[in-house]
Amino acid sequence: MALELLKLPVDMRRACDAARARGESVGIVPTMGALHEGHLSLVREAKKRAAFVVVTVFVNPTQFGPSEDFGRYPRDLPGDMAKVASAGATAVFAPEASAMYPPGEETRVKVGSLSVPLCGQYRPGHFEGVATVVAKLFVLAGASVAVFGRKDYQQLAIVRRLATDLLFPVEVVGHPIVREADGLALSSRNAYLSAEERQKALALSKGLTAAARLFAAGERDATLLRDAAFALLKPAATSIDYVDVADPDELTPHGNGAVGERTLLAMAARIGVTRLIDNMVLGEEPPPLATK
Ligand code: PAJ
Repeated sequence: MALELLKLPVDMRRACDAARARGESVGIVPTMGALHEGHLSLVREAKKRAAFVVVTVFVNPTQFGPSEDFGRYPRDLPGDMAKVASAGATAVFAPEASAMYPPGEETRVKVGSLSVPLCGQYRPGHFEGVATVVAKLFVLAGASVAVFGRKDYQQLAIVRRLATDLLFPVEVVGHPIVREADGLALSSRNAYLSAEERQKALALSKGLTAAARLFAAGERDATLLRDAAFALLKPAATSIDYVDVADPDELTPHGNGAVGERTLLAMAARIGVTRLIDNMVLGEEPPPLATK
């Protein structure tokens, strides 16, 4: 079946209503486009769980800070359409900003404590913008399942909380991070990296792997785990926003004490001018690179 392109919110709602009327379950995969294999794995996951899968492609202005990359964020709708069609999507929703944010709009979804640590410290208002657009997309789609990547671990936690708090009847599924063979987590922002920066960017996944090795050997000291990742990241990064060891559910950073049997190690750093993030849950997931 041909992939349907939906531009208006009203068309999105109608297409999803029609699918449900035919007895099809609706799945949604929200994205900002410039799609890569990481996004496509979310689409395939959604397709396993729903008959009608809509991929949203919308570079959401309200989640970008004034000095961030909204203007130059990569955009390629025709390329994205071809990719999601081959991954099994039924429809793409690619609205204009003026349709998602009508003239005079002034309503935001306020996010609680989950938005305070980690990226929340460095991107004020970011998660409020994410939560607002995700809530709008959930309302339009009435989806029974929504798939998000663990690449944006904090975002996933916030979306789960949002779905529970706002009573959206949607199951939020978290999908593992898809990586290049050398460990680099796929990201639309990797397109900004020069060849030299691309090499330096491996420091993020190498840092996770180093900490994972320590953890596997029995280390539970938060400072030592953090330091192991930091030491690899430091020489490669232009600047480091954070390397934190945190509770995997509440996201509150561990101080300097001992961590539990499941602990989130998350980082954000600039390689050149490009801000990259990466994370893993120690004790729950395999490290990005096979350990010796
Ligand atoms: P975007 O950065 O385009 O990511 C869309 C989805 O793809 C997110 O759920 C993200 O976690 C997932 N993703 C990105 N890279 C991945 C990888 N390497 N492996 C697995 N999943 C990956 O996140 C956003 O857009 C926006 O904030 C959005 C939720 C669409 C709201 O505007």
